[in-house]
Amino acid sequence: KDLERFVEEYLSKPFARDYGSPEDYRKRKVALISGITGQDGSYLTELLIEKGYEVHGIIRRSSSFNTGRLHHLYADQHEPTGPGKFILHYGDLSDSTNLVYILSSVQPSEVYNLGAQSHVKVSFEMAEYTADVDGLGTLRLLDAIRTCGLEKHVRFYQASTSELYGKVVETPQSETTPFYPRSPYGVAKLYAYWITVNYREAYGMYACNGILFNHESPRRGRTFVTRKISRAAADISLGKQGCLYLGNLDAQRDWGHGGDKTTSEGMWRMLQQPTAEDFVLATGETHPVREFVEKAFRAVGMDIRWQGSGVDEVGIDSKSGRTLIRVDPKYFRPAEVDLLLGNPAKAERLLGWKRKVDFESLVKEMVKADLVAAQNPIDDQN
Ligand code: NDP
Ligand code: GDR
Repeated sequence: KDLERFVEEYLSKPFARDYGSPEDYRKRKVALISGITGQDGSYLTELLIEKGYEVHGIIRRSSSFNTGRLHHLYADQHEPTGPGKFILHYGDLSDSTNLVYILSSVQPSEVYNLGAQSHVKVSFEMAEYTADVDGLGTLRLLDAIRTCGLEKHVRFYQASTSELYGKVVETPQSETTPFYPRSPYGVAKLYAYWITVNYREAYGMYACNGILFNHESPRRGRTFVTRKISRAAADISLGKQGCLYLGNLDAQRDWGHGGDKTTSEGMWRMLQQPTAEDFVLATGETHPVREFVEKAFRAVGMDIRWQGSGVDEVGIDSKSGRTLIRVDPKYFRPAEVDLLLGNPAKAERLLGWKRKVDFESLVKEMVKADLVAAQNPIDDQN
């Protein structure tokens, strides 16, 4: 009855789409993704299209091309062969009116809020902007859902992060571990986490936090440490780069695979539960940055030997004696997250979710992809 009344009212709104019947409306599989051009957005789009969703994405206006990760999925809507299932809308998490307009016209059944200024180091330089987009942007999206009267008809996923744990209070970190963020990014995401919980409790929204530990892939942004290392290993082995400069080599991360479908499948499963809850997705393994370096260079046949300490530490190729890794303090953070190690037991139990760990294969896959890209710059979209 409620649904019928809702649909009747809804269809009288200016931007409403015609779903034919309340039943069609209830069964619609329409996803809206903020951050669709990012690493996770592109993999999630692939997964949802495979699952039969009509996928809409919010894309920022940029003077340079920012859809490289989506090229293989996109077909011109004007072409008769276009899939018609993947539609981009210009928008920004800082623009409330725009978000209301998009929500109102798309009427999604699921919203995935992946959009963010996601670089931790950059957040120290752009703290206010990061708070605005990552913190208030989440509030704007939740409020846009309410403004459109969709709060009982949309399932909302918030891209929360292991950066919420920050300073080590306990390991492994789980849904019950207290938060202690260590960066403007972490603090902004803390607001986003709690406003998601608050809207769930206050308005009965199906809204949940996926607390995801680091996940990497060949589509990882080039300034995150794993991709920076995999690209450098490829370029150095091909003689295209001399030396790799890094910051803190001792930081430890629970690095999973972001592109083998397990991560996006986990996000999707969180929205298919009978009630909304928050979940950690992690591998349960942790590795230091220096181990990532060693494995990446081994993948191109180089054996790294470490010498010195602190800012004077260097990584030397044991065969040639060449210095390939140096420390540059400009990559240190004003406050660091030393150790992340997640406990995914709840997701394993309730979502039947398991991330494939195999750290070594992940490193190898990233280096291999960067070797191919380095030799085919024209295809080097990611
Ligand atoms: P990326 O940095 O690859 O992608 C971020 C996306 O957000 C891009 O599409 C970017 O657009 C978009 N974006 C940035 N600013 C805005 C804005 N003002 N309005 C709208 N969109 C914006 O991140 P990931 O794909 O790696 O991560 C996805 C989400 O998950 C992020 O929220 C991140 O904080 C979070 N997260 C990521 C983890 C990881 O290990 N990858 C772990 C835990 C959480 P553009 O392409 O134009 O820059
Ligand atoms: P992180 O990822 O901060 O964990 O955030 P990043 O790859 O940037 O750093 C991981 C660790 O490596 C150390 N590090 C360096 N980092 C970068 N970027 N560049 C370097 O040269 C370098 N040298 C050492 C860092 O100090 C850090 O300890 C990522 C993002 O995707 C977030 O959006 C997400 O929320 C978290 O993962 C979970």
